[in-house]
Amino acid sequence: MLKFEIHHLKQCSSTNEEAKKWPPYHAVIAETQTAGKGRNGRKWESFSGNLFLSLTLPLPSNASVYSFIAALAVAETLGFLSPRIKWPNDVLIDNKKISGILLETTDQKLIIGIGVNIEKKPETQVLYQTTCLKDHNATLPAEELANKILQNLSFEINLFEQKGFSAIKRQWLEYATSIGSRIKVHLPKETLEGIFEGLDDTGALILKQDTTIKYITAGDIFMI
Ligand code: BT5
Repeated sequence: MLKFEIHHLKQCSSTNEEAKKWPPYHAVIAETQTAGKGRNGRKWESFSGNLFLSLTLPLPSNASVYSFIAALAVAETLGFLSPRIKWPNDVLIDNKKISGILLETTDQKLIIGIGVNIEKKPETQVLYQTTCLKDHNATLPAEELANKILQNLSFEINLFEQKGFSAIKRQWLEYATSIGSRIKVHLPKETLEGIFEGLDDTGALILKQDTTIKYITAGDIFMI
């Protein structure tokens, strides 16, 4: 099993930025973030009492697989609340976003940032409905949650190294939302519509349109 050396901070701009200062197999937990980051320059609302965790790994050749591994680790940790995963890596409870994951790379490292709403969720979000553990009468100290996520993550990384992406994909699909449904995919320059058929062997979303099949590697999906 992998072991991470954990660093605790009261406050920082973003635990991903702090993690960049450490070599692989370190993890940073902060009580609050002043500039929490989402994907594509979006903001992650960071309330004190929630979990902000970032960890470092040696840069793998297939970094995108790790976003599936991280989502799986979070979903397993929150298993008692019947979580679902929205492609590629949002974790939802009752169809509301409780966790977001941000992968970043440097020359030599992969940084995986994980936010989980424990005590408080943003109330005014346009893109998604949101939730927190407290709304489900399930508060857990951030530290305990972080340890469980790191344990599950470590287990799934080992599995991936031994059995490949198919072992991750099989489990990820058990948590996935919207498979077989009509979805919209927001891409930087266009929005596509089609049926979410599943994942290919690299984790790309398979979108079936009337006459074509598209393979999408990054984007935001919405149920129609
Ligand atoms: C994500 O981006 O979901 C990745 C979030 C990663 C946050 C962690 S916290 C620890 C580490 N340090 C960081 O600075 N970041 C990581 P994305 O898929 O782009 O979703 C962002 C969108 O989610 C926003 O535009 C809002 O609509 C919504 N959102 C913002 N804050 C939220 C929250 N606390 N809970 C649920 N949804 C939120």
